[in-house]
Amino acid sequence: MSSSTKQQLVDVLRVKDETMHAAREYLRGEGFTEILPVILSPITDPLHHDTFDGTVSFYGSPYQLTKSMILHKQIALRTLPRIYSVSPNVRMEPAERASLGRYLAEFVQLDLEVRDALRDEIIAVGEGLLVYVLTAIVEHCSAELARLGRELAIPETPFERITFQDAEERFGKGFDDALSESLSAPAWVIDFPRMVREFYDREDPQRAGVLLDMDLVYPEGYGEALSGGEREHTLQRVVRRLEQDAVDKERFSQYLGFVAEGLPASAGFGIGIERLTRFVCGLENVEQSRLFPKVPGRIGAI
Ligand code: ASN
Repeated sequence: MSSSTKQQLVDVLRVKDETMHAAREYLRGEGFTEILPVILSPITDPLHHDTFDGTVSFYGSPYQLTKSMILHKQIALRTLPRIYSVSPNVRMEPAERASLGRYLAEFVQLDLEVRDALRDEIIAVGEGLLVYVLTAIVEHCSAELARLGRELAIPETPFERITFQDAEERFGKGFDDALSESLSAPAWVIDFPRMVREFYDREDPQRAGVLLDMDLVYPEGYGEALSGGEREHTLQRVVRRLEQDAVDKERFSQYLGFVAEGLPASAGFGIGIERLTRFVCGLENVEQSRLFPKVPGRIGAI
């Protein structure tokens, strides 16, 4: 490794350390409790896009490596009202996604959930968290940012909001990159159509087919930062959504047991730490944001 590449890695890892420190400080101040991540479970996020399952034999029973902690977050809210986890996720994306520069097959998301929250409250948490983290980095990592050649602007709140429909009209289908390149500050995409998202994002009771969810998109072409939304939590609605998505209900029988007993209403999101580090440091691709990166399809990394 050349000395400039090594210096870049040192700077990136310092910035990421500051990111995690500031994020935890912010969330503690907002009344959140950190829970430890779940790595193995018979149930995990089914995800709407194609990934290969990471299945392992747990004493002879098929368990999944966590794709996101969404289902466990909902169940955890029966115990605590505001939670987050620094959650390792394994999503074996198709190998051709590697060239996009923003996918890792193993990554970490800071995944949070709030009991009885509505989307607006959770959007405010997302904005507060990002502004707090960026401010801390500008304050504590100025030498690292200077060496990385990165000038960071602290975005003004509230961030712009664009509906999925508007984004598609302005930038075409699969608008993520074009939208991100057009932005000079982070912006929310809200109101995704039911068909493009997972069963747990809540459908607006007033507008059939429209979800009360959101993505945050970074500016300058860095793409998606986080996704989340309000959640379905009643048995009748959860079962209907599983059926509409043709998800095998048997696979989720343990989850459905908790839903039948009663899950609280909630909203939350997960923000990818490597993508955040890539954006903050202005890196070419997400692979440069961590040690031991697992790039989709590339075998050999430890
Ligand atoms: N963590 C996301 C959420 O809370 C879900 C995901 O990563 N697919 O909505």
